[in-house]
Amino acid sequence: MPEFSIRRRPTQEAPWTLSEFEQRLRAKERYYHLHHPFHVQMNEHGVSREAVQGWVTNRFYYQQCIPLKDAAVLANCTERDARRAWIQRILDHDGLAGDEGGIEAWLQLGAAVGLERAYLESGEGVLPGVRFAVDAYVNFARRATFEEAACSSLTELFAPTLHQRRLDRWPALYPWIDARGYRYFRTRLSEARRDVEHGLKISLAHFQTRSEQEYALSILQFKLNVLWTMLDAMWLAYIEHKPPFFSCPNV
Ligand code: AHQ
Repeated sequence: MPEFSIRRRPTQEAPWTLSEFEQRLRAKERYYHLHHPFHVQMNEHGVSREAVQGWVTNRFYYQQCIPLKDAAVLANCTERDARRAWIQRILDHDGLAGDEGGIEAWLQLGAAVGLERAYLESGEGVLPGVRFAVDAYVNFARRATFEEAACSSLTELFAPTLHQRRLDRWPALYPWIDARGYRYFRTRLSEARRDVEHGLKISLAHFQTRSEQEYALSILQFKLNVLWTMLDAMWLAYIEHKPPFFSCPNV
């Protein structure tokens, strides 16, 4: 069932060529959360230790949910070869014997910024707005077709730039962060590139008519909205110091 913000628009217009369709998917970079003021402040100018800790805490909820999302994607995938490729995403995060994976690497990032494992795993510090946005993504993947969910993961087309920016800028901006915490960002540079190659191939092959191609763009915009909304909640809480209910007199 499509999300309310994702609609098919019937049209008689001719489909875009494959390269035009790909170019329009890539043009969505202009809405990527790399440009969100929270990321700009965090990656260009520096934010407080509490804001870094808040970001790591809230993004951990997103990271924990990615394998759940990808398991839902797999459940909707009828093609064995596609499942064999997609299952790697779960292993990348949950890890294997001998390679503890992305969730463990994120817990190491947590330790590097001064956060206890138990606190991160408790979800205690997750903002309601972040939880709603992440849950909307997981629930979308549960109800979407395999191809729709694959298309929603294409925000990672733009992720390597963001991971590289963190690796380039954080050591000088945050000398207090233990550099061992940066393993996650380094690992995603290659994993994200591999994942989007597969997601793009699925999307370009599946969304054929002009109406379907425009539908694919609206799915990608939904996911961009998820990422942007997460940072809106964090900006209010950690930059404006206006966390949920801050203005309630007896809270
Ligand atoms: O670390 C990230 C990650 O594992 C994923 C999975 C992928 C998906 O399936 O939607 N998206 C994603 C992203 C990760 N990191 C985000 C960041 O800002 O570090 C970016 C995010 C994405 O671009 O969707």
